[in-house]
Amino acid sequence: MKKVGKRISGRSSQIIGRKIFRYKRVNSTQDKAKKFAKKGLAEGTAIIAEIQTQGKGRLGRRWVSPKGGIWVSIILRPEITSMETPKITMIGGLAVAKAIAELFRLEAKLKWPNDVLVRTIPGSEFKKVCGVLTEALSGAGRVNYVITGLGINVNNRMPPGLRDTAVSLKEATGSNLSRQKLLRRVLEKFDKYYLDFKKLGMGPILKECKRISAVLDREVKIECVDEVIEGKALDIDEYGALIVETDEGRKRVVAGDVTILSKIL
Ligand code: BT5
Repeated sequence: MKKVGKRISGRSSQIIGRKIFRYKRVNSTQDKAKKFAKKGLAEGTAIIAEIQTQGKGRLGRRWVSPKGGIWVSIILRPEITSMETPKITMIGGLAVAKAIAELFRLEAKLKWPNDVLVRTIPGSEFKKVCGVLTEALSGAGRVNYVITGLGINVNNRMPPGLRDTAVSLKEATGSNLSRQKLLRRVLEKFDKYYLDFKKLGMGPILKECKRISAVLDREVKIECVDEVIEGKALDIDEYGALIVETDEGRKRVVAGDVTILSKIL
């Protein structure tokens, strides 16, 4: 095992990224993190890889993870039930969106439930720059551990099949960027929001997520596992569920793939 327990998150982090394991190449940082979590490694431990050969998205999808991006998984041990894991996805997404907006002066939006979007120039289309994957092991009603994976396209180029919907920060800004600086800022933000969540609950985080949401007030189509829902996205509740006004009344959606039918302004 190649271990570099070098701290790179700066002194300001209390939990997230206080210990970091770096790898050149792994199947998936999620799987490494799960193994470490089972062995009892501390909350906040981060696993980072230069390349993932089997990067994972939700529902067994592939996550393209060549050299140049940030592929990181974080071990968390929050006192929540498995129903509450979307809260952790929101915290991760918000941390990435804020870090990107602050460092690169790009407008970053959250596309429910797990995407961060940016656009190159005002008026152009928002595209996916980051995906968040939260996986949990639960027992006796409580979550034993949560692994939150952040995949951020930084200096990598998007493959042709993804260019219509996805973008890297290098493509969005036109320059090569410091992954180290971005990672540090993301971990610091994650730390801040995670501590806020422990102290204050979802209130302030939810407010901020809603403020930069790409889906609220839009007409959306949501492909869920067993149905397709169309309507206007009205709200996100404190469990991270999307409330949609449909022809058959209001629906509460906990997970799915959203297509935004009206343009994001
Ligand atoms: C996600 O899934 O967006 C969650 C991605 C999480 C990746 C991180 S990297 C560190 C950690 N280790 C892992 O193995 N995973 C996590 P989902 O919403 O299901 O989106 C997956 C879809 O996004 C794919 O089916 C593609 O259409 C698209 N996609 C694949 N690679 C992409 C990329 N690099 N950038 C943008 N879109 C991508």
